[in-house]
Amino acid sequence: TGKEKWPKGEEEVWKAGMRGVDKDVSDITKSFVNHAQTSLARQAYNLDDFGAYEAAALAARDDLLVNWNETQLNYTRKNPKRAYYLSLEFLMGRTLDNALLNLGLKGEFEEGVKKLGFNMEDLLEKERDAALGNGGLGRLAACYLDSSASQEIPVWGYGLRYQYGIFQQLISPEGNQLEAPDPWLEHQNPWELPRLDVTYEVRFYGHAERSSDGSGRANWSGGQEVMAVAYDVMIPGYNTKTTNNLRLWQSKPKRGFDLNSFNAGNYEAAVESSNSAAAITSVLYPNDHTSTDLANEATVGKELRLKQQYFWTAASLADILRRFKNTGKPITDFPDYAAIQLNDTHPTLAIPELMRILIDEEELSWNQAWQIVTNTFFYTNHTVLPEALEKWAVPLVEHVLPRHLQIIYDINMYFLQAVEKKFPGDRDRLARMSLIEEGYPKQVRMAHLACIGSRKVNGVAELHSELVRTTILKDFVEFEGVSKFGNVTNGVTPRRWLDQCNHELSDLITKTLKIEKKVWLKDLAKLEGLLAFTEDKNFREQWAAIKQRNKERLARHVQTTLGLTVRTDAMFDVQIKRLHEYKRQTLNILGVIHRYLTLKSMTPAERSKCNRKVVFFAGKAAPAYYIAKLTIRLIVNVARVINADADTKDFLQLYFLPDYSVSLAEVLIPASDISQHISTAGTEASGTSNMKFCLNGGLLLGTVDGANIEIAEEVGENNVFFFGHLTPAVEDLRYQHAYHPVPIEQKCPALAKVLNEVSAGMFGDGGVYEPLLNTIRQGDYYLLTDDFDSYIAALAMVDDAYLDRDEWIKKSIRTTAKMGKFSSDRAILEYAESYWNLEQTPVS
Ligand code: GPW
Repeated sequence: TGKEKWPKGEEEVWKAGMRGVDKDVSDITKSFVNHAQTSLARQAYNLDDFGAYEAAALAARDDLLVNWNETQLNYTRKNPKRAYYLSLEFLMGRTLDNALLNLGLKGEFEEGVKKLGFNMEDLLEKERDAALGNGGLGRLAACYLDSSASQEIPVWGYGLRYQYGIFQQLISPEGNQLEAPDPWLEHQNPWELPRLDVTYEVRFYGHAERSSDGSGRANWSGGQEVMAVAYDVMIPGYNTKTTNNLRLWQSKPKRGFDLNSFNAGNYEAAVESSNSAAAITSVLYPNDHTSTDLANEATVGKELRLKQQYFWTAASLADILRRFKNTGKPITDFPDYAAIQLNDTHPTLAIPELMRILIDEEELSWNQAWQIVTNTFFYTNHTVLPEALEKWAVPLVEHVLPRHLQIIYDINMYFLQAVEKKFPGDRDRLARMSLIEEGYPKQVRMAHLACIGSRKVNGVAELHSELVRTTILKDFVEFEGVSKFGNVTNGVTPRRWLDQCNHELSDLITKTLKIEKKVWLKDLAKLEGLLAFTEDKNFREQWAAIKQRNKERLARHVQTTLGLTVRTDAMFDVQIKRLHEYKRQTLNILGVIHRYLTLKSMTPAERSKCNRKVVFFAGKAAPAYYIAKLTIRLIVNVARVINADADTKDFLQLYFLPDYSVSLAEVLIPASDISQHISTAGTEASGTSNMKFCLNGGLLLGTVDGANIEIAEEVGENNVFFFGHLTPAVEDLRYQHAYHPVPIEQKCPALAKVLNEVSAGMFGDGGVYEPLLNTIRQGDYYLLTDDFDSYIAALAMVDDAYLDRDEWIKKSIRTTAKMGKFSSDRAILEYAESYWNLEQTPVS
């Protein structure tokens, strides 16, 4: 009505006490000093850089909170349809710089802290990464939150508040990866709001008794009850008041201890129950692309991961439903107010959980409940690799979630009846499509459950989505129709991945386009205007000078963190991502050895004509992934040998940078001339770092895979370096390996020579690497022997292209200019329009 009554007390008194967003430097310094003095109990005399970071963070947090409150109030009043992004991983990185950028207060804070005797860059470095994710999947979730807020779309994230994020990677003197815990919460975290009053009880184990009244309902009781406590993380949009929420759940025991057991003298049992409650959100699982079933973990580990998944989906759904019920709408309207996006299959238990609530608690019929469920959920698939498709052993599900197993069996029964009706007598089809895979033990196929329980399903790049339709979910396309199966090509946020990590380039772009930064950073297609400047010599020189300074910044970073001297008058060649056989870091390192052997065989005069190159690797291996760890060991030991070789070290250097993270990526990506995205065709669903490198004017060397293909479509094939076999050939090549193997010496002599040198001990004890080399000699599942020659040829083309420096810079400019499509703003708007049916809801 516009004339609402002030809810409590005197409006003027309230308003006099309320804080707005800081505007001037003096507001900021006041807030900073105030926090140092009271929140931190420190004074000018004992405030170090870390304390100053904390004071600045608390000042920024107050500004975020003002906007966050307004945004949430606006949503409550307007009650728009909202989307909920359920992800087990949110790889956020650092927050302070991003918060200030989005608030538009970077300059003011910089000036303010300077007046107080600090340097902003040093303070930013004090922040620890929030590393609640493994890799691409978790970082994508973080980019999507940034874009949702920036585009004023009502999206909340839901995840877990792990006590320990992704492990810290150390490299031993032998070159082995060692893992250390990441206790990121050991200092207070200014970016979260504990909501100790927002709690839910989550049940595990116990008994599920079906009612005898024919209603299909059941009573689930007994077992263990665990509390979920909410922690909210503010997600500010860029240049808007909209500040969305990321709600992370922490587990805690329902009671401090079980008084009954305690009185019975069973102290240990009483304490054990509380231990296991806290364990649920204790640690992020470090296995990327691995179904827990194949992770070679103890049963205990698997059970804990299942409990994580249920704990998080149950708490999130309860919270979403409570919010919906507060609006007073009938439950049948739920899908008109909530869209729930499943980030991979990890949150798929939300499907039987919502069925359970609707049937057992809301007392709806099966059909009514299924109607609501299948209009609420949306499922994004992120891989077609068979070993990464989640399956849960039926006996484990039955033990931990007895009611959910009943519901899954019921869903399966109705589903298979419908399939049988459409394809009568096709028993093979029923077996292929069933939610239950036969075997010992039987297993629940989570991708099938996610698919049939969702309104729509999508892959993350065109090729990948097509592979989803034609391979892993082919039968489902035939059964449900192709229109349910779409594509949303991934994107990255240009705020963090251009303006923040490469502000010099961002400033040059602003100056050149003569478009305000706050406009083009939210409408990235505007970058195309740079094409007009490729022929402008002065512009090209500035462009190249920034790349050079970014290389020097990286070199300084390596010098201060590792004490190593990197030469900057060389091409920087970068491969940074999780270690995995399908990503083929092995192909890269074997290519480096090949280059080294070639340089060694040259005369000094021949060598002097070669392109100088520095190769960087970074990435973590899953702690139990033996072959991936061996690849790290090989890289480190090759680096040791070639960096010390006086004949070649001016032409080839190699570094493995330990403990890859979001903040390390922010230094590496802007410094790259060429980056490698060389997965076996058809295996990398999308890739997102490829987009980040290209956005920063790095060229791409890659296979015809994932989003590489769409990048090439945008920038033109003459501006990328492609090599290797194409997806349709892969199956046939694998068949050849199995049934008509050709010795490597014959098939690929250049590669055979490299393998022999490694075996013979050129990089230390050759025997150590045999298991790694054998993956290539026997089976060669990822087709290194098929792609090696064309890889080496592509590297030679990169060298030739780089020697024509002027043409290279033009390619670099053209690449950045054509990256508009890969903004996560575009991606999130596609989800909002074509999937969730959401509208932009600005704070009025
Ligand atoms: F196996 N991705 C990832 F599909 O980072 F679940 N971790 C994972 O466990 C999986 C996928 C999973 C990545 C894809 O490998 C990458 O190609 C994609 O760009 C990214 O997810 C975001 O979609």
